[in-house]
Formats: sequence, structure tokens, C-alpha cells
Amino acid sequence: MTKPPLSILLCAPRGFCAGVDRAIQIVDLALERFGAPVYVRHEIVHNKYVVEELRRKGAVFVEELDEIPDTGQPVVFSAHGVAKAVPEAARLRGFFQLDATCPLVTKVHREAEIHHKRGRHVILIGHAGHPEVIGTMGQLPDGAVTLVETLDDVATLEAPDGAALAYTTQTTLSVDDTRAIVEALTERFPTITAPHKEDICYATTNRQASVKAVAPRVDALFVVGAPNSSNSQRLREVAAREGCTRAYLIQRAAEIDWEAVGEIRTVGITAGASAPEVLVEEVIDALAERYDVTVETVRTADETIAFNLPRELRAGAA
Ligand code: 0CG
Ligand code: SF4
Repeated sequence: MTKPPLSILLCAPRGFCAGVDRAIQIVDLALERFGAPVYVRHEIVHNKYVVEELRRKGAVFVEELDEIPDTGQPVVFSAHGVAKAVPEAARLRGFFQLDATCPLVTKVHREAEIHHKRGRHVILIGHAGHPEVIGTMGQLPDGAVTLVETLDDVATLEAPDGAALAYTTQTTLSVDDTRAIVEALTERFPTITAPHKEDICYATTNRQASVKAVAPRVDALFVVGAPNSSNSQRLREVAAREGCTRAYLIQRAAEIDWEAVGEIRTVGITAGASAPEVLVEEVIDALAERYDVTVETVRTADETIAFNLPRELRAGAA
């Protein structure tokens, strides 16, 4: 039986960013250097496949430090960053800490700290409950940061009387939504201090731009990524807003609901910053089983950025 033709447009850049790459390397190297177990606080990045692979090698994932027994084995903090209280608690327990916080998240932490030192009240644009937001808010004392999620939040925002204001953002937000929130903030508070350089990271920005280029050209678009991955969720949203009515966030090829997808002649594929390329290949293979596929890469940016490993792991790193 001949298969129907299907043109696949592969978004580029897609998948792993420099922060994710570094975070996974930190756990891998810690396992190699110090043996199992290596404790990891929170999913090192928001991807079950990555977490399972590391678990297989001897990583033990916990949500809080109190789940870890007294140990001399490494304790790694995830790429999303942690509140100041976390390394402090780890220090008190004498843990060997390895910080896999993405340097671009740490940059936001330092910005928030500087604003606070200069007497500015910090407005954080982000999603409540996300570990990065918890970590950034936790850089400053209670009450020093106000979280803003929506335009409505800006309209009803009550800033502390007479305080100078500054804003920072989560790194993995929608570029367009954030622009609108920043405009509204600046309109209400014209003297608010802005970040020196955009807090949304290069990887988030580039992946959204690539989806924008592909979404109008395809019948359906698959984002490989996890439901708890903020940057991956945003990619699905961007595709939908660009008019792609069949945009799906899937963790694995097995999650594709072929009936819902329906008839397709062109399909776009991208992957969140925490999704490994092997899962993109799995999706292409699943499509190739049903269709006669041709694959074209649509590249909208080149990425060359890489981050140094923590000092403790540098010597002998590949
Ligand atoms: O996009 P978020 O911040 O939810 O994180 P994820 O682990 O999916 O990817 C990048 C990082 C850290
Ligand atoms: Fe860092 Fe951006 Fe990757 Fe998050 S998505 S780990 S901020 S580079």
C-alpha cells in the first residue's frame, strides 16, 4: 500500500539549550566522579525521559532537602534555580552542593538582589508556583517581590507607598505576552526600572521565533516537551496563536492522537529546551510509518552559546 505524502518542517533551533545541557552534564559528571547516589533537588530539567535516564545511572530525585539522608554524596540543585534558603539549609546539613542553576536564571537572581539593595520594590513577571519563580522570589525577603502574571494583575497592582519600582521576569515566558505586560507596567509606573538586557532567555526567544515562522505553513504542529515545562507550553501557545489550530504538546510519539490530528499534508515539529533530540527522532519515525515523509529544516537563528561547568567539576571534564 502506498503511503500518503507528508512534508515535515523541522523548527530550528529546537530542543536542548545551553543551560539544560550544562545541568544534565553536571549530574552525569557527578555520577562519574563521585559514584551513586547523586541527589538532585527537583527534576534536573522538566523532562521525564531525561530524569529516567539519570535515575537509571544512580541519580535520586527529591523535591525537598529533608528527603535526603545525611550524606557526603553530591546534592545538585536543578536548572530552574532555588531560593536562598535552600543552599543555606544544605550548608547547615554539611551537604556537598553542586548548583546546576542556569547562569541566565542566576543573572535574574542577581538583578533582583541589586534592585533590593538600591531600595527598589521588585515586580516579577512570571507564573505562580513555577520553581523558577519560587527561586527568584526567594532571593529576597518576604514582601520584597510582587508577582504579576497577567495584564489584570498589572491593573490591580498595589505597589508599596512611595517605593521605587523595578521589574524582572521569568526566563521562559511568552515574548509577546511579556511585551504587553511590560507596556502596561510602564504606562502605570513610568519611572519603573527595566532590566539592562531582556530577562527572557535567548533559547526561549529563538524557539518561539522559529515556531512563528513554521506555524502558518503547516496543518498541524507537534511540540515535544513536558506539561510542566514552561518554555514548551509557550511554544504550543505560540503555534496556536499563529493560527495553527492543531498544535499539540506531546512527551513521546506514543501520545500522538492520530484521530484528533486528522488529515495532514504538512506538519511542523519543534522541541522545548528540556526535550532531547532522540524524542524528536521518535516522532519523525512515527510519522514515517504512516506517511511518505520529506523533511525540511526551517532555521531562524544560530546558537553557539555554552556555559562553563561549576568549579568543582571543571578539571577532567570532557
Ligand atoms: O521551561 P521551564 O522553566 O519549565 O524548564 P525546562 O526544564 O522545561 O527547560 C529549561 C530549563 C531549566
Ligand atoms: Fe537557561 Fe533559558 Fe535554558 Fe532556562 S531555557 S535553562 S534560562 S538557557
